[in-house]
Amino acid sequence: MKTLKKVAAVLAASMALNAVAFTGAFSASAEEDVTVIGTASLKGQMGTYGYWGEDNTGNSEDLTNKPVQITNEDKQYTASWEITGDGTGSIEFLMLEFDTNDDHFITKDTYPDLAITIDSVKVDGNEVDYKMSDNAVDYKYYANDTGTTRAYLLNTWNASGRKVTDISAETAVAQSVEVTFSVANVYAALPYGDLNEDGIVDTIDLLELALDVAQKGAGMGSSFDERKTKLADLDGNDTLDSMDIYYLLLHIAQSGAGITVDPFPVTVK
Ligand SMILES: [Ca+2]
Ligand SMILES: [Ca+2]
Repeated sequence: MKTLKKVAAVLAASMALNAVAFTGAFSASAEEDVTVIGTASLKGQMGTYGYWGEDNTGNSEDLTNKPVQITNEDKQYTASWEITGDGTGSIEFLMLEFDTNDDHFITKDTYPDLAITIDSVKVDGNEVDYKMSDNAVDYKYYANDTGTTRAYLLNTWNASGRKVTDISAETAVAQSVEVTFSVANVYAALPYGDLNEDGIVDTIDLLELALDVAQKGAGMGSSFDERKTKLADLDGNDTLDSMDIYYLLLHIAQSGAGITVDPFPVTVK
């Protein structure tokens, strides 16, 4: 009976908040099929050679960039560029940048567990001394209303507020640079709290959760499938109970009040 009383109290509170809606939920669902999420390209400046992305006016003509298409699989790729002309005795700035063509920017805001590892670097076909440093990747780089992930190999320009010198600035390049890297955990953030997955976390979701918890409290089983249970398990303890109702209610109240809410599942101290 105690649980039911709690549920009743929460329900009463939820009715008072009925006008409150939250539209910040990420509506994309986890993909099972292989889809292309964007591209990864080498960008930077080495001597007179420069490449800054497709159709950029700063691109030099004696350079051919070979970006790779990135999918949502865990996979290894190689991006490269080839140069013609005299070559260069130095590299000023070099990164691997992950771009998308749509609003699902390749960042940790879209893919919370995204992991990029640069495995090896070849110059003119020969592997060079390379060790990826801990701060080499900026998983949330935003500029001009666009978000990307940048894996820096050489960044002495303080981009992203960090310096990276994982390859030597004195690296001479006559023909090509190839970077082999691995991408893992490309799955979208689950729309936690949005139980009916309509893109909004509101009291309808709260009601569904409260009813399910009440049903279980009354000795009946849960009516939620595995995904719904996961979306509702806001403290991540694999059980749906009044704590999850509390967190969902708090979330709705906070977003209604314009307070930034912590992402789910919450960390229970
Ligand atoms: Ca909803
Ligand atoms: Ca729970």
